[in-house]
Amino acid sequence: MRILLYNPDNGVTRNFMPHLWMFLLQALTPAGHEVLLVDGNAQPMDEAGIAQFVREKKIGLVGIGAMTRMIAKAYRMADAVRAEGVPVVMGGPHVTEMADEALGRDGGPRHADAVALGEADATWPQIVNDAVRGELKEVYAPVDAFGQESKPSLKEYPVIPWQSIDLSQFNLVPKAARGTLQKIGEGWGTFRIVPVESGRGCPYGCEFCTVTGFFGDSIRFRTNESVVNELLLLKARARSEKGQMAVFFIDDNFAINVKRTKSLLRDIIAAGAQVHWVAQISANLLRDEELVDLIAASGGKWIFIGMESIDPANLKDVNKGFNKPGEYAAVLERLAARNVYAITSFIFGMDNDTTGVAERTLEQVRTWPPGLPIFGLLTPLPATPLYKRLEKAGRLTRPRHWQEFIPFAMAHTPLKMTIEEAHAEVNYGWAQAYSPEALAGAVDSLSDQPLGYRINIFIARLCFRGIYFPMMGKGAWVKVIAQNRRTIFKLVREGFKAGAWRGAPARIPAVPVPQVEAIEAIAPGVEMQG
Ligand code: B12
Ligand code: SF4
Repeated sequence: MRILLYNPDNGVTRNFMPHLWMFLLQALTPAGHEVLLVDGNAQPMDEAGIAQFVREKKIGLVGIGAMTRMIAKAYRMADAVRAEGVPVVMGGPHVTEMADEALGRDGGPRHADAVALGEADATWPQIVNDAVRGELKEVYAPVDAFGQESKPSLKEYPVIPWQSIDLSQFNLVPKAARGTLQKIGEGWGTFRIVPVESGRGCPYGCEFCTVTGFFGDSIRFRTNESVVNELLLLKARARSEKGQMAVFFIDDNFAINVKRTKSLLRDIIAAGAQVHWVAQISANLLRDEELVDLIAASGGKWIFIGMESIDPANLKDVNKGFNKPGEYAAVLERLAARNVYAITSFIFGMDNDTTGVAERTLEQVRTWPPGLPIFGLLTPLPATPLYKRLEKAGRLTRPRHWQEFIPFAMAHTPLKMTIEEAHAEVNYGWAQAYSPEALAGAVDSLSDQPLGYRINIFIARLCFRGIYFPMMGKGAWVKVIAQNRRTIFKLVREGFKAGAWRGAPARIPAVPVPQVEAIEAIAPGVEMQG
């Protein structure tokens, strides 16, 4: 049978990184089937397009995965596939919580023939076999021999054959530049950011987050060896195509068990498996100097930190009191001292937020080493404790907000400001943090660093700007480049200066780093994903 795995586009950004679930299910598919992958962010498709694809390629089963914000598109695509007489199975965090919606058992239209609940590592082979026999069940739940919910241990993790997977849709280097760039240094003909997981699960249960409910509160890790081998495969692939490969460790908190993370990073270094990587790590765990040393030595470049708010009352409200705003600056300085920078994520529209929250947050951000601030709105995702609380209190203004998804729009009223005021705060945050002046400031703040770092922060900011201000067409890029022409000319001029590209001096922390308490005494915590 030929199977299509499809992930809908998010409608805002392009193919920054493919989705891991597709590669994982592809690797877990029983032998004898061909699996094609289409990521809508890299290969845009509409309903007619997917129907034609399914017809022409003689697809026998379509698997669709989606987060809540893409679910409306996912349902439309599923409807188009089913109209062709091809069965659809859906999985991922949204349909796990809203299976009746996908199956049309809540009074609405049916979109899927079958739904895979939770982690599908074990159920996927069974789904494929049932589909071949034309005996798909409506619901597949991962259960053990006693009928209890079970989670894959990750100790036996499948080998994703990175050396041979067709990754052509996931090359971030523009086509026109590939030939020339292939010849530069080790080669830049391809640049891919690839998702790799080293563990799953999070015990912290932040009120707005799906992860604890979905993956459970016990953390499961792959073996170091399996992760290291995967990195080596990726490196070999990059070398063979004269390109570059960066990794996004998608664990919800890559350092949730500091001892284990240090041992993994040591093994990566020992095996020469370093690649440039990004990971999500909570601020409290970044107090550990040795961990931060190992992050830098193993190739860590950007750390995503779910700061969420600079107001402890807000953090307590959403069960994320382990975040300590008072230590954010020291943590960022500690990273920057090793030339590691942070993607700092904030949520506005929390219950203690009042107008001016964006400027108050930015006042702090401006004092920190340059990074990539991102701003979102508190969003009640289905089945989260936040959703239940707001529903009970009658505060949901759009209880089925995903059915008509609007980016950066609240679905409930905050307590101390209006919905419109919250939207204005997010707009202010993005507009200020990504203005040409702010970009120039970020570049200038690294003037003691080799040119590569300044170019890096500049390009990263231009790309991150696109999360809020869509940059889907060439026109949008031309406009942004024109607005930032002064910074671009400055960087180009510097490129011709002698020594501009040389050396990477360690930076001295600009503020004293407070004494680190014993790591055991630190309330562990995770971050991210507002
Ligand atoms: C990586 C990641 C991203 C990446 C993008 C996705 C990518 N290219 O990988 C980035 C960083 C860009 C991102 C952004 C956002 N993310 Co995100 N992200 C994740 C993260 C950390 C890992 C995803 C992953 O690969 N997991 C590992 C794989 C193996 O798990 P999985 O995808 O769930 O797949 C398994 C099952 O679900 C199932 N499955 C999945 N799909 C399918 C399909 C079929 C057919 C079948 C049978 C089974 C199946 O089988 C898989 C194997 O068991 C998750 C949290 C998490 N730990 O999953 C959040 C998560 C998915 N993100 C979330 C959110 C909310 C967001 C944002 C909206 C945050 C924000 N406020 O901006 C943005 C939106 C991005 C956008 N514009 O599209 C939520 C989604 C909740 C929900 N109900 O939708 C999650 C769960 C985190 C959370 N805090 O709740 N994200
Ligand atoms: S720490 Fe992160 S992954 Fe864990 S529950 Fe909180 S937001 Fe979710």
